[in-house]
Amino acid sequence: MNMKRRDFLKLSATGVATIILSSKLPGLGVTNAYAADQTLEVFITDALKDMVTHNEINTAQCYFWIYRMKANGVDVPPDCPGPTIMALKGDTIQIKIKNELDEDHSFFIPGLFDSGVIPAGQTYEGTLTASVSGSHLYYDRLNAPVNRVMGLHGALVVRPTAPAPGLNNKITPYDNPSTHVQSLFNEFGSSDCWPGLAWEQAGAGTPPTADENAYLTGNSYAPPFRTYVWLTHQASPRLFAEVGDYTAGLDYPAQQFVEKFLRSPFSATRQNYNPEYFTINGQSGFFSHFSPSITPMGRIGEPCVVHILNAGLWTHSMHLHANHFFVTGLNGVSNENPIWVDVYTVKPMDRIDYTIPFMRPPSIPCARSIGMPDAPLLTAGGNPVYPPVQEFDVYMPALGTTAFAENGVTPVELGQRMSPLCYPMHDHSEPSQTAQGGNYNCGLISGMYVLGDRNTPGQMNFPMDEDFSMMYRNTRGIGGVAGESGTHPAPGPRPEPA
Ligand SMILES: [Cu+2]
Repeated sequence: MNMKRRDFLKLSATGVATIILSSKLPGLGVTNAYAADQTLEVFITDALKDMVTHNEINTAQCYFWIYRMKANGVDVPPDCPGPTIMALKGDTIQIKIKNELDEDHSFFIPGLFDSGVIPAGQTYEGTLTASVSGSHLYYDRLNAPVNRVMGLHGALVVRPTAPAPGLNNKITPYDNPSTHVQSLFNEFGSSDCWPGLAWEQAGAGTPPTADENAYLTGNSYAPPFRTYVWLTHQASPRLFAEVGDYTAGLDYPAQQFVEKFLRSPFSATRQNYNPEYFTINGQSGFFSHFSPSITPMGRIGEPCVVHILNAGLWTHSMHLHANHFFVTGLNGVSNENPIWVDVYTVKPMDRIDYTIPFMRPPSIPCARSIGMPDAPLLTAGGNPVYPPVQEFDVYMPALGTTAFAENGVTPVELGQRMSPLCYPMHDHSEPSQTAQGGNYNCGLISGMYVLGDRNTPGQMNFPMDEDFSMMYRNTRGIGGVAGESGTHPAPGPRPEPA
């Protein structure tokens, strides 16, 4: 059908763009963002995308149907999924949606918006009001699930403008937070468990002062309402091309699509229809792990919220290493019992919120860290009770501690660097860890980076490698062009221990 219209997607290294509906929305800590406080135009079209590596020698491509957008008349870089839309509750925008493909399509947000059927070549005009807080999936509901899984989907995140009623309540991501979710967010920033910042609270020094070395100081740079979106999807190049080539004006049979996508028989030559690419926000492998808009980065004491949405047909099971997370939102409802877990299942069409406390991972040897005494507790035998002796045998001394100098040899540095520390997030649904069924670690992964401890002065002084530096600056919008790490100066010398 539309193959002649398809175009190559030009991808940004920072990933899916963000459209901010409200001029009132304060700094989100995102670059690659576009304001749409006047108009939002949506084009339903198609595209070819380089998968996994985004480079010229890579021939792994996939055909998609996509929502391309214009915000206040400005082209937003197209991708599959569509741009992430951020709004404050009550925001309203005029939206114009043109169907450039040659069968019926739609734009649908359960409970918020329904364009109805938009015939080929037609344009729909209406009003989108962000009336319900939380995460939402926007998608094409026609010929379900074909049009959605072909790529016509994206995320909308709506944030409350005020806390729920109640004395000293802090703001949460929800209109009607459960008692326990409310008390969790109330605890952030004000308890022995989580000293640091409340979720809604920015660090002193934020908004940006373009301080290239802001990460070296205890009061720098933490945007308020630290929020991430993980929109998961699975792509089958062979099946999606077949849908693209299907008779113009006719819908590809939905049941046949699901059968081929989920239950193609094994093929030794891999000529079947199973998904070959597993993505977060359209990225995978290295590119999702090193995307500042996907991998949460922060210091101990800077809790963040991750909205997970599954637009595909595959069940995922997201597992985070650095911290257990609280499951605070379940499909639009604030969780009555925000359990603290390290893995949680995300089924097709699920909208699950992980709230990551950004506490110091308990496996990290540390002095003076959260929940730890200033000096190690000792057993009767004189060994520290923490870290466990079977793992470390010795208490980890502070940076700058040396040994063996008395023997006339070069002193050995015994100190353990606390930060930055890089942890993985991966999907426990094992096939999703591959690309094209074989390239392990090129699949649905991200991470969580700990950049220091805002509660422990002296723990901020660490050398920042170029990859951390690039992500830090992109996350906070400091200097340079988003994604162009080469424009940043090399990391500075290692500062003296405090
Ligand atoms: Cu693991």
